[in-house]
Amino acid sequence: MPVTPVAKTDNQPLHLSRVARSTPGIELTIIVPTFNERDNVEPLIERLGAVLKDVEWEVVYVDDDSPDGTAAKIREVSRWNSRVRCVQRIGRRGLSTAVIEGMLASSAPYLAVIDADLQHDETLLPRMLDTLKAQSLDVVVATRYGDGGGIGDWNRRRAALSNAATWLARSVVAAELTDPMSGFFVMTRPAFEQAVRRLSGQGFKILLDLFASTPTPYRFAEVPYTFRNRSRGESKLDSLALWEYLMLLVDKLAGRWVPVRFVLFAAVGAGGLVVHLLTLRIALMGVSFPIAQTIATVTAMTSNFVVNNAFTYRDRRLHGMRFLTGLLSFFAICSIGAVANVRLASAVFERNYAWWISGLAGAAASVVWNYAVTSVFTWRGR
Ligand SMILES: Nc1nc2c(ncn2[C@@H]2O[C@H](COP(=O)(O)OP(=O)(O)O)[C@@H](O)[C@H]2O)c(=O)[nH]1
Ligand SMILES: [Mg+2]
Repeated sequence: MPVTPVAKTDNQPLHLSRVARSTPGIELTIIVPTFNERDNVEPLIERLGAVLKDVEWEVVYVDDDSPDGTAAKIREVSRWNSRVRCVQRIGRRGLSTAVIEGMLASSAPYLAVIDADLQHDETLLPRMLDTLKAQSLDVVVATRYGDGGGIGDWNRRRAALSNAATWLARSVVAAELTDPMSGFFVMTRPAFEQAVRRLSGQGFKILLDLFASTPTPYRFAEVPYTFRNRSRGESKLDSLALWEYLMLLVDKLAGRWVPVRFVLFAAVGAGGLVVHLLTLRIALMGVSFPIAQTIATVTAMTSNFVVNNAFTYRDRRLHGMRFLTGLLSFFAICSIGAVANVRLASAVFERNYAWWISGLAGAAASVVWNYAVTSVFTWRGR
């Protein structure tokens, strides 16, 4: 049977039988993560259809079971437009993992990511794809900060926050990206695949995650654009998003060796030591040592619990009654940790190790115990 090339991803034409090439394959998949974007679905699809004339494209929406019925809206549109698909995730949230799963649900050689809310200038897509192909790049990023770009009328606080986050991103990405926080880019499938198993998936900065995870640096170009204002729906960027961003950075810096949460938990523990000593010093002015030490221990444990609840477990934060039962379980678990700490430290000391080695061994054992057990009992994941 004669064979002809049908799709070119790189220089290798793909040879398939006539049966297999009855309809042309999709060349570009546009991944759109959504949470409560029902009213933006139709306008975006209309705009994509208007600009993507010379390419076989599809759009894969990845919706986290939005209560406003976004998924139903997408399916309604897809009954009339076969370029539209919907991946609906239940009991899950997260922009980065949504994008990753959208990419995995696609077979196209080129992948684009764009927000659902029309803030990204979709008319750039053809140019971004052409640039990617013409220069044999891995990624083309739309940037708000290059010459000719802009951030629309963001308030000063948000602009400053974004600047600070961009600056911090430099700690994990060597590439000279002007806008590593951009959520609008086009990449090749091989570029995605080489990073996919190393991605953190944490938070909402998937581009940064990709650049920080790729084993060989990406060849990339940037295209400036002006961020539009949202006309429908609400921004989901809140303080949780900020926390997730910091978790992504810590994960990229230290995650290869230890879990991010453990790093935070241990840091909070170290802070607790300072609280303990300060409280002890103050309490000693009024009461005897054993009482002062008891007050200091309870104070430090309580403050550690509060800080861990607010930061380390920001995403599983306990409120109301669960805050109280959580506090009690934290006390109980840390008390066992403290006993183990003293026992181990004493045993090491008896074997003639230096006092500080013995002390550190005990402290390390209790922090590992406290972390491991409270993560299961106090801050149970869903
Ligand atoms: N699937 C999914 N999409 C999300 C989630 N959070 C935000 N999005 C989508 O990600 C895009 C960017 O979010 P947005 O709130 O507009 O962020 P902003 O532009 O930085 O204010 C939008 O299309 C949102 O609907 C999420 O948890 N899951
Ligand atoms: Mg937005």
